[in-house]
Order: sequence, then C-alpha cells, then structure tokens
Amino acid sequence: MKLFFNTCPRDCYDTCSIVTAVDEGKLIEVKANSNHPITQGYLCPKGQNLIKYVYHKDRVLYPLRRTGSKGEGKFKKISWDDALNEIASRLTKVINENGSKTVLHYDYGGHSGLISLNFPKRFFNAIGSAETTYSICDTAGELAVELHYGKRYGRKPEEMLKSKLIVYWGFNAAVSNLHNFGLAKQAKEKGTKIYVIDPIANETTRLGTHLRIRPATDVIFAFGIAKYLIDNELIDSDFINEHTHGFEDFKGYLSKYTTEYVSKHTGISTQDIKSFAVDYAALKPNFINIGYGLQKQINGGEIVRAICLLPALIGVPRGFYYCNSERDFDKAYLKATHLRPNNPVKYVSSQLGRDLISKEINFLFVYNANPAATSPNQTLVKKGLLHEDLFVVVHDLFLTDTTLYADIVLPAASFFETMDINISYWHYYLSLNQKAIEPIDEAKSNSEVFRLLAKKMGLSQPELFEPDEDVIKKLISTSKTIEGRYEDLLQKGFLRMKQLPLMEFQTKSGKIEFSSSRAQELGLSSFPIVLDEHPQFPLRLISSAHPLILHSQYFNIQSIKPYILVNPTDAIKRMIKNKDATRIFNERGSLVLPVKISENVPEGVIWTFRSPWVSLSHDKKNVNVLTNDDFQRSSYGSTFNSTFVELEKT
Ligand SMILES: Nc1nc2c(c(=O)[nH]1)N[C@H]1C(S)=C(S)[C@@H](COP(=O)(O)OP(=O)(O)OC[C@H]3O[C@@H](n4cnc5c(=O)[nH]c(N)nc54)[C@H](O)[C@@H]3O)O[C@H]1N2
Ligand SMILES: Nc1nc2c(c(=O)[nH]1)N[C@H]1C(S)=C(S)[C@@H](COP(=O)(O)OP(=O)(O)OC[C@H]3O[C@@H](n4cnc5c(=O)[nH]c(N)nc54)[C@H](O)[C@@H]3O)O[C@H]1N2
Ligand code: SF4
Ligand SMILES: [Mo]
Repeated sequence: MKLFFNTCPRDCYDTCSIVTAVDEGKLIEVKANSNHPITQGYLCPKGQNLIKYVYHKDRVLYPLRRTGSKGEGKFKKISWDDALNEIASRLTKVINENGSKTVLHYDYGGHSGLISLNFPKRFFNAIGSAETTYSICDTAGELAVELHYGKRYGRKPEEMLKSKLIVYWGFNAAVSNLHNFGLAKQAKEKGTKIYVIDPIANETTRLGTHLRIRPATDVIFAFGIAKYLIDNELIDSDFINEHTHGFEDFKGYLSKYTTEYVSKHTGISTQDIKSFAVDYAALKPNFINIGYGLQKQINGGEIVRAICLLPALIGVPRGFYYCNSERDFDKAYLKATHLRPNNPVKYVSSQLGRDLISKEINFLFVYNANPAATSPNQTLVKKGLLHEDLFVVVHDLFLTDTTLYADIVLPAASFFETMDINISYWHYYLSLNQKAIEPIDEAKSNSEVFRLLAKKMGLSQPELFEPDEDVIKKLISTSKTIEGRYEDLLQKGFLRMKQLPLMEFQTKSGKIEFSSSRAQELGLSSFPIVLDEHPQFPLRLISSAHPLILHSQYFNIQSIKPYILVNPTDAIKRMIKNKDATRIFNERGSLVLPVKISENVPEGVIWTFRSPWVSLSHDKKNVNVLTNDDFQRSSYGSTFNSTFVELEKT
C-alpha cells in the first residue's frame, strides 16, 4: 500500500488536504490530512464520497461522437486520435473561415488546481480565441473591495480563533465553507460572539444572533451601522485620521440613515441595529465574513462596498474576509499570455445563452464547467447550444447536461489521476495533489488534452507542451511568498504562504478610501449606492448551496430531490399546502417543484438549492430556467438572486 497527498480541487473555500491510500493501483482510502491546520482531519460529506465518485459506473471513459441530433445525448465511442483529428480540423476551418474570435472556451472552477485551471489557457492564448469575463461568481465583490482597499485580500481563517466577534454576512458557512463554520464553533466555545445577517434561517444563523434582514437592503443596514458608530463616538478617530481618506464626506453622505430609517427599510429593529453597532465597536478584534451569495444580485457589488468600509471606522485594518485569491504566482507564465496575438473578445459569463444565439460563435470548448445546468436563463442557454452553426466540444468526467449538446465529448481524469497544486481563496496553504492512480481507461487530464490538441493543430510553441511538474516547480521557485521549496511540499503535502500586510492599502492615496478614487476613474459613484431592482413578480427567489453537491457536481451520484421553501403566509395567500406540486414562473420560464412550507424563509422570499442536473429532473429543467441573466454594470457580476417569481398550485 502507498500513501499520496491529494487536494480536493473543487471551487470551494476549504481546499482540503487529503491523504490517499492506494493498493494495487486502486484507491483504498481517502482521508482528511490531520496535520493540515485548516482541514483539521475532517472532510465535508462531498469529500467523504470521493471513492464512489472516482469509480462510479457512469464516468465517461472514452471519447464520444454525437450520433443523434443535438441535445439528444446519443453518442458512439471513437478513438482519441479520431476525436482530436476532428476537433483540430473543425477548429482550423472555423479559424480560417471566420477568425479565432468565433472560438469561445467556457470554463470555470470544476477543477481549480493551478494547472488544470490555467494550462489550457496557453492553448487558447496561442490561437487567439474569445473568452468569458469569468464573472459568474464573485467578481462584483472583488471589485467592490478593490475600489476602497486597492487589493481585495482580507483576514485569514486562523484569526477567527482570536476574534471576540465574528460576523457572517450573507454567508452560509455551515454548508458552503464547513471548516470556517468549524472554527466559528470552536471560537464560540471560547466565548466569541457571533452575528449572522441573512434573510433566511439556516444552520449558520442558528450558531449566533440572527439579524433577519430584508434581501438587498444591506447597503442601508451597513450605512445605518456606520452612522450610529459615528454619531455615538464609537469610532477610532486616530485610525481614521491616519489610514483613511474621505471620512468627512462619507460622514455627510450618511446623514439620512438614522436607525429609524434603516429599521423601516431593512426590517431589523432599531434595538437590534444599536446592539449590533455597540457590540461591533466593543468586541475587538473582530471580523466580518462576507459571502458570495450576497453579491450575486443587482445591488451585490454596492453591498460589499458598504460592508467592507465598516472595519475602517472601528480601526480594524481589513477586518473582513471576502476573497484571498491574490497570490504572487507568475500568472502570465502559467497562462502563457505572451502567446496571444490579439486582445481577446470577451463575452459576459452570465449571458452565455444570449451570446450563443446572437453573436458569432462557431466553436465552443467547455471544460471545468456545466453551463447547461449552472448558467442563468437556461432556456436561452439550451437554445444557444442547439445553434446549427456551432460545434461543441465538452471535456468532463460524466455525461452532464452540457455534454448532451456536444458534438464531441472527451473523458476527463479525476484529480487522483493527475498532478497539480492548489491554492485556496480563503486560507493560505499551498497544497499538493499527487498522481495517486493511473487515469482510468482513456480519461485524460485538462493539461494533457491541450498538449495533444496543440500537436494535432501543428502548433510548435514549447510552452504548449511543457510537462505539469516542470510548470509546478517553476511556479514555486519564482514565488516569493511560499515558505518552503518544492521538495518540502513533497514531504508535507502543503506549504504556508505569506499574506500581504493588512496595513498596506494599494489605493491612489495609499489609504483606505471611503471615497474611492478608482470608482471615480471608472465612472462609478465614489461612495457605495443603493441600486433599484424592478421586479415584475412578487416573490424573490434565492438559490444557494446544498451540503451534498457542489453546484451541479455530485448530483448524479446522490439521491436528493429539489424542493422550494415557502413562507406560511405566502402559501396561504396562494392556497398552497405542504408538499403540493407548485409551478414557479416568471418572464423567463417555469418549473414545477414540491413545496415545503417553512418559517425559515421570510414572507416575499422563496428558496431552493442550486443546481440539480437538468437531465435527472422530472421536467428536464432546474432553477436556472428562472434565474436572472442580467449583469452588474460595474463588474459584469451575476445577479442570480435578483430573480423574481410567482407561484401557483398545479
Ligand atoms: N456545499 C457546497 N459548498 C459550496 C458550493 C456548493 O455549491 N455547495 N459552492 C461554492 C461556491 S462556487 C460558492 S460561490 C460559495 C457560495 O457560498 P456562500 O458565500 O455561502 O453563498 P450562498 O450559498 O450563495 O449564499 C449564502 C447566503 O446568502 C444569503 N443571501 C442572499 N441574498 C442576501 C441578501 O440580500 N442579504 C443578505 N444579508 N444575505 C443574502 C442567502 O440566504 C444564503 O444563506 O460556496 C462554495 N461552497
Ligand atoms: N441558480 C444558481 N445558479 C448558480 C449560482 C447561484 O447562486 N444560483 N451560482 C453560480 C456560481 S457561484 C458558480 S461558481 C457557478 C459554477 O458553475 P460550474 O463551474 O458550471 O459548476 P459545476 O457544476 O461545479 O461544474 C463543473 C464541471 O466540471 C467538471 N469537472 C470536474 N473536474 C474536472 C476536470 O478535472 N476536468 C474537466 N474538464 N472537468 C471537470 C464537473 O464534472 C462539472 O461538470 O454556478 C453558478 N450557478
Ligand atoms: S468540497 Fe470543499 S469542504 Fe468538501 S472536501 Fe472538497 S474542499 Fe473540502
Ligand atoms: Mo461560486
């Protein structure tokens, strides 16, 4: 038996370190690394299912070619050579006839290893294809923090245990970031106070004091807290004078946000507003975990802007966690951006459907993503994927909803079958993923696919053929913040990375800017603002994470049934009873799901988890037939939670 270090590479905050036992070339045991300071010896339920996932009977293990009509999902097995020849000749034809800007690669974080995520981009850079804005998830919040702080990094997880107060703001850590929740539970046992600001009651809100905010009113709440702190002299004036810019103007800007006004708009009582403000100022050190669900709405970026300014008032530098993904790896080398002959044409991630229908895209290469299940406005996405002039290649481990629209499906290797390194967007440990087993049957890793394809295309730049291990060694040796060398990583399975200084602010003024000069340059308001939504339907639909699946991943190997949560008052109004099959509809489409009547959602809000497999759902749809494909103007950020619907009993 041999032991290997692996890393769960899902698009998940935790980036867990794993120790894998292999016997006669087969995975025997997959366990959390108990030496890893954040993984702390336990995996989430998804991580506990990884052996089942790797050896699942439904894995795609050979290249497939479409035999039926598009979307039908009928394929026949072909050889890798035939598959690559066909892809290369189609690609060459499309580029020669219509230009490389009509080739689009749609990819996201299915495998977030540095190699698996980025090496394929060397190929697309070399051919000069179009790309997406990569804004389906957290970009609105990233820009938000950057506008006021320069870079977006915040506090690291270890500091939770030293905090007197932890706030979760639109962040369901019990489901989406289990080790964060674990740290909060440990902190609470030592006396740390916890607040959770969320319209919905869930396992995270039960850990602390739940402030049940009306959705999308968080800018107003944050401003109310800011004004209360200022008016009651609960601020740190020395810190403000020395390290911030634009305070006096900000103070004036807040004048209308009295506790009464804020309570009226947010639904939080004046007493709760005051108690939160008093605790926030008194219980230091503290920090706010700002969630991603919160910022996937029309107001999302503005909300994160308003929240991230609060710590500056009480003198806690970068007293938040939002996204710690900025690391000093040579990204240009990793993606070989110098190979690009042009500036890429960019398509907004959340508008894939619209773009496939109306824009000139003739070749789509999907890997690390399942947009037919996860993209908003699903009906348009499916329609776009059916486009006659479009050739679609999908590289995946399973016959996902997106593969059903593929002309060619390529079998992907699981992360146990390939080498990689991972960084987290939360904690600061670089983590090794060794090749523990050989690829099963004909499965191939992302980087291998693009090395082979580059060869078939007759490309000759050496960067396109560099072996994974060489890239990894070079990335590590050129990074200045990794505490250790490649050899140490092989020994330990993980290495700590240095965080940038919390007191460094990379803004024009070198200070935290209440009034953002970068926002002004971008034509945005220098202070956060409240943006209006224009709902045509009465109920807001919030969709967030489910503990057993990761977006659409693992849905096919679990048996979970979608449902919607509806508040009793909304149910009575529509004469809907518990378990009734209910049609949920809006201007984009409709979906039938059983109802669970529950006080966990407030009046005016319904909730469901995202994103079940469409092909395994009874009416071949999921929540994304309803979701909003509009984007936030400042950042291209998605707006899933600015979705409004009506319900009726079927
Ligand atoms: N198990 C599991 N874990 C995951 C994922 C998964 O699919 N499954 N996905 C991963 C990825 S890619 C992401 S982006 C993260 C997302 O994980 P989180 O950052 O936790 O985000 P969500 O789960 O989308 O939503 C979190 C909370 O935001 C609340 N919320 C929605 N609108 C508002 C609002 O206007 N105001 C306030 N205050 N709260 C609001 C929702 O009610 C919800 O409880 O999770 C990661 N982790
Ligand atoms: N309704 C609703 N929808 C949402 C959201 C929401 O809040 N509400 N949130 C959005 C967010 S935050 C995100 S991040 C997106 C995520 O959207 P996607 O990135 O599309 O999410 P996944 O379902 O994780 O799809 C990843 C795919 O990659 C495949 N994969 C895994 N490993 C590998 C590999 O090594 N190689 C290759 N080639 N493929 C691999 C998996 O099998 C899976 O099919 O979803 C968005 N969708
Ligand atoms: S999905 Fe997230 S929490 Fe679960 S094992 Fe993977 S990295 Fe860890
Ligand atoms: Mo995400």
